[in-house]
Amino acid sequence: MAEQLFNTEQAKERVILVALENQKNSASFAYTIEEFKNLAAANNLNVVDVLTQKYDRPNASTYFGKGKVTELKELVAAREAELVISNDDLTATQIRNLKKKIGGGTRVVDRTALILDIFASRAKSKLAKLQIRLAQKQYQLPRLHTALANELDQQGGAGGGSFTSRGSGETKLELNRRTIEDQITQIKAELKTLLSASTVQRSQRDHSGLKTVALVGYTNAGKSTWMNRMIEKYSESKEDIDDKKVFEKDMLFATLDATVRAIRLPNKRRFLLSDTVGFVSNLPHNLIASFQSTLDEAVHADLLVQIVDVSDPHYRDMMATTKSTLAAIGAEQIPMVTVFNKADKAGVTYPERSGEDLIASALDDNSLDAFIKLLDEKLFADFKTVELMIPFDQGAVVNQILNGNNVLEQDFTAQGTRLRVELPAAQIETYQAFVQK
Ligand SMILES: Nc1nc2c(ncn2[C@@H]2O[C@H](COP(=O)(O)OP(=O)(O)OP(=O)(O)O)[C@@H](O)[C@H]2O)c(=O)[nH]1
Ligand SMILES: [Mg+2]
Repeated sequence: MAEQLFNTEQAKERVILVALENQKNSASFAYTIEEFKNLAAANNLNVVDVLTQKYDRPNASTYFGKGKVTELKELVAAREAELVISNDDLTATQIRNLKKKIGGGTRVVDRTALILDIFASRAKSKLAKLQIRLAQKQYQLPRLHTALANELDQQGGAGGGSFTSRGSGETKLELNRRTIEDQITQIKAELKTLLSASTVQRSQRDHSGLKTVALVGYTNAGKSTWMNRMIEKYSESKEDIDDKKVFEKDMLFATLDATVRAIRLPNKRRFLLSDTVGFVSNLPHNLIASFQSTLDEAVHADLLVQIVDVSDPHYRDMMATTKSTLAAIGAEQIPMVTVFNKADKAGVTYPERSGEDLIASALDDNSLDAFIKLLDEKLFADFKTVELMIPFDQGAVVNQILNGNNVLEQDFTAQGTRLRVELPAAQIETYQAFVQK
């Protein structure tokens, strides 16, 4: 095959990961390292070694303590590493000092830069590209006088490059605080213009009365796959199903946009389903802030469906990550059910309900049936079927009800429009005057 003519392994940059084990991450340190390795792999890096130290707080000038820095220098030479990435954020001082101590032109970056880089290489839509550029600039600002800041800046407007793809050929911009602050202001203005359109869309939806369900969870858990299964089978509009589907792939951060689709269940009940960006532990604050509009789909949902890859040995840590990320974006109060996904790979029985949760596989039809049953129960628990008689001079009320509710029957009688409709308890109160006993 053509791809095998080149050994891409050789072209990958050789990287050493460094991390501190402290009281906070000690219990799940194996997961921390595993996740760190996965992030590096997602950025097409070749992890040649991992060096750790038990240390509660990073050394202010060199991250590791003195002896460990010497050890790192020797390891870099022995492994011919071109890049060192730290698990914690580094200050400009730490980057500069570490580079000097390691020597040999080895570059030093941190985990946040790594994540920003992955996002930059995955971003496809204009919104995602702008959001990631904003996060990059904000990250760059306090680290102005490091080589990294210059490298990041060379990515320019496209947002497609990365600190690992050297020599992009673009001219280096003169970097100063003012330049970056101006760039941030400009990106924010562009974002505002772009978002005003989508915010209008959301407020229209908010008034449509339809419930919204958001798929959330750790990256690569299978959210987009569930989204596509639902679209294939229950999309409200049956046209151009393939265009409605979202990108699903076995890689971290395949999804960087929010997608919302109208779903219609076999019992005619309708709701909106959204798919959005996946989580990873300690998502950089800048990134969360920049992606707020994308994450808002989850923040404004009536129900969250947490998708968990139960076949991953670290799935409990991943659930904890989802929990803390939801708290960080302000979505921790929203009712949530959990789908323990990829059960087909985990050697457990499925589909199986366990209270409000579901053990399932997105690849299995019976699981899809159990999935919609769960959503149906959770979303429409307080719904009742009522019969309303609305006089002809109250056309606005009829339109209000037709918009977004599940109307089972509609006919016109001498007294007015008769509707048999499913309504939530609160709305039945509103239309009490029209309810037929
Ligand atoms: N075996 C198995 N594979 C699954 C299942 N669900 C999803 N996958 C696979 O898992 C990989 C990731 O799926 P996605 O749906 O892209 O995951 P995601 O949660 O949207 O990931 P991000 O968008 O990156 O956060 C894909 O290769 C899917 O085919 C499942 O139930 N069983
Ligand atoms: Mg996805």
